[in-house]
Amino acid sequence: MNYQTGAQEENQVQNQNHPKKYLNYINGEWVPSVSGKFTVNVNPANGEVIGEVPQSTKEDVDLAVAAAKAAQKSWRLVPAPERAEILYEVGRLLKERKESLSQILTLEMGKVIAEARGEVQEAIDMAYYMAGEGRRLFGDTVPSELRNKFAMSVRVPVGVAGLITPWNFPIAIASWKSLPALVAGNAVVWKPASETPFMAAEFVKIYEEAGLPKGLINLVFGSGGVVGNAIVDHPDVDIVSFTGSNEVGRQINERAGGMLKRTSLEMGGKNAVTVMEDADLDLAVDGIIWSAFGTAGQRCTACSRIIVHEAVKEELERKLLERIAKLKIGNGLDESVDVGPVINRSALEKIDEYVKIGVKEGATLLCGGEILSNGELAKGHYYTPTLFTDVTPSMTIAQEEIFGPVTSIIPVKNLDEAIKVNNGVEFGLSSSIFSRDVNRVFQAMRDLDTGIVYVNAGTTGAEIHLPFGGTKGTGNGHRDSGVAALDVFTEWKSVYVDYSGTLQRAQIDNK
Ligand code: UN1
Repeated sequence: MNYQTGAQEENQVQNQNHPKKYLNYINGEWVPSVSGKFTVNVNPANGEVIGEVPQSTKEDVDLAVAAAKAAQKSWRLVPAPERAEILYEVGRLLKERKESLSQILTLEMGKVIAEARGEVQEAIDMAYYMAGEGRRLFGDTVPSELRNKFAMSVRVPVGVAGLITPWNFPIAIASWKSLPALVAGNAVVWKPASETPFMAAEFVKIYEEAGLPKGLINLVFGSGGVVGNAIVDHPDVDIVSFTGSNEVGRQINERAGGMLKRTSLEMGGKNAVTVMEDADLDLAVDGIIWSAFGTAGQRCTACSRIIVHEAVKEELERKLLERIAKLKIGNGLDESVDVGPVINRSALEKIDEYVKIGVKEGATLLCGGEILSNGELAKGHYYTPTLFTDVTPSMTIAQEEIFGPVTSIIPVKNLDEAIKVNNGVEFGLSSSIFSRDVNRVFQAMRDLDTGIVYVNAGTTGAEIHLPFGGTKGTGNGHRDSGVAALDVFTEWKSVYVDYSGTLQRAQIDNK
């Protein structure tokens, strides 16, 4: 394969190209699953087998949790700035290997190489940011209401964190969860998506090389039904952080809820870009193309609705069609490609099914709507960038998450209607407004009900030092990344120190 990398890294990448056997990582050792069984991961761009992934069992999870629990006992006593030293090293190693990690990411997940580099950068940023938290992890010192008494709140680790992560951002999302968990003094048991084991193994290798003591990160490959459930159900897993589908998130919440276990759930989106009649239309087109068709639409934050003021609808349609026609589809390792494959055959079929439903429900298909089945591309899973118009807010394609390169234009008459349409879905992750009117922009910032709002930019592109997550069906009130991630991975402990030498009764003796 002809990768465009430096000579030194080219060797590394070519070696990685041979089918390989991934192993679990438990208590600092690379070990096979007790099942001895494997599945394969394949390159979505051409169907080639990349490697074999262990199909782990509950027993593997039990071993991983036991190792994590034991290791956490001493890790919690390591000063946080010292824990952070390891995170700085993780950041450095990620940076050093940025190009080879990006190549692996594209190889097994399919996103175009420029985006893969962006994703690895997100993990680098997160490593340095969370390393900095090792010298903060702020609590409060506040005055006590009584004399000669001191009051403060401190963050303490939760214990063992079970992480269940998706294939669409295999290293960024894993970094959003594992780095804050570790800097805050927790141990980790991680089940990555079976589609992206290569990335997971490389990330764990970096933790290992950075000097993370054994047992603090444990990697268990396998299915959600077996490994995921075993993590969620394990009494010694204290918190579960999950990113994935709404359906699975609900199941996790139900299972964990019965045990009063904390869950942080990051699920779907049905994100919209609103384009007002005073918008810079060319800028809006840039934002829409990038956020609807980047990552082949496989982002939780992807723009899958375009809410447009009727006065500029036709012009926007025309400009979008011109741009879509220029998008190059193909293997993401080719630097000139704009849209890569989707993850697998069943994703391709699901996307196509949604498009058929759209047509059946009366939406107008302006372009796309095809599975590419000619020539080289037929070996991969490619869907043509698809644009619908005259979509009404209640249509299936305007309500359900498609997770592919499909977006729908919904015309509206004014801003109030746009906000109503934006908010009229089950999800609440990201939204965007293009307008040059400051009054409208501020109204939208207030009234769009999503966890992330963009002004004059598309719906994607969250930065790691701000909270990431959403309202309604998107989550359960927690956030990934930013300082908010620490709220997921720590408990608050309020400490009162009475140095008066007498019994002082709060709320009584001082009143
Ligand atoms: C996701 O799709 O789950 O804001 C994560 C963005 C990226 C992260 C997306 N920084 O689109």
